[in-house]
Amino acid sequence: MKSTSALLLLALLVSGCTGAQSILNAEGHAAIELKELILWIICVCAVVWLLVMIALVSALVRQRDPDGGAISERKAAVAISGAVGATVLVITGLTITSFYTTRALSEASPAELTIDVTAQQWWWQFTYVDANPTRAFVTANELHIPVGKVARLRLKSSDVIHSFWVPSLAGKRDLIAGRENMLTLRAERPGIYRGQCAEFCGLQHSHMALFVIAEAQADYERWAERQRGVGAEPTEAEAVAGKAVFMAKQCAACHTIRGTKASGTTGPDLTHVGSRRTIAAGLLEITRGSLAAWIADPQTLKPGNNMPLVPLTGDELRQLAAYMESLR
Ligand code: HEC
Ligand SMILES: [Cu+2]
Repeated sequence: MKSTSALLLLALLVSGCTGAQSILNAEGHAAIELKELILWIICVCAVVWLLVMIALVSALVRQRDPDGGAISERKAAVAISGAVGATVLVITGLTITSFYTTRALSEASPAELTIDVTAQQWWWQFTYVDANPTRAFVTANELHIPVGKVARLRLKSSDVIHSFWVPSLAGKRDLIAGRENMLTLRAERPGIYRGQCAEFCGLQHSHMALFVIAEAQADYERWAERQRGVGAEPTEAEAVAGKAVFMAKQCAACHTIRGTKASGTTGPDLTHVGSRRTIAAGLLEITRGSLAAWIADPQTLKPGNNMPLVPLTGDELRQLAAYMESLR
């Protein structure tokens, strides 16, 4: 059984099963350790499988041999105890290796950054914690971290069980309401790493993606500094009108735009929504058009999600999309 799954993994390896979201593209400290562990287990299992096959074939060949086949009881006893001993050794060895690998992963390395991750049906809220509360900020679905630095994630859920999984960076960890789990991320190379909720959490589970953007320290600082700021005051006439529509409609009851009176917390913080790559947890790339499409009918694009269709005129819709896009 073990060797079959090992072979299957090996087949996946050679068939080029890599890409934007793959454990085989390990670029994070934890993912690299885990990949080494699994490759090591695959190799050991492959050798065991090969030895078993050789023993099996030689036994079959022997049986056909009419007189030379019989071996002494003593020889058989030695062979059997040797096989049992080897099995115990291999299993103990693999157990110890995996114990040390997982322990190394969960060891509390000094974190340079703490981020509260709150999973919601069906999006991610990220709160960048700071000793100075005026420097803390909230964003959604897009996590920025400096390359080579340890980010400690405190994982929580506001409803059902979700699971945080960015395969290129680390293993999975569940987010459970009423409980706090911990996961550390350290990206070894800059890049954009896609992640996905990995625990079935309802209708839109498959549209609960996230992106981790690992960037140079200076780029990260620049990004964080901008995120700390309040929502940009719109200048374009259409966006100015959009702001008024946003405040007048139900939008403000569900969304926060820091620096305005919109302070709802049911939906993602929109203070800098225009700076993100996607809308609605990886569903669409952000453009003025896709923002308009989303606001016009969120229930068709992501059925069952917690944003209702708010009736709007065509003008209001265009104005809202312009305002959202201006929030960079
Ligand atoms: C009842 C609460 C509610 C109301 C009212 C509401 N929204 Fe939302 N909104 C949400 C939720 C929840 C999401 C996240 C949906 C998801 O991804 O599953 C969301 C997502 C969004 C997003 C995408 C944000 C992102 O980063 O993915 C935008 C933009 C947005 N809403 C704009 C608006 C505008 C404009 C209005 C007013 C016309 C509005 N919302 C009204 C709850 C609401
Ligand atoms: Cu899920």
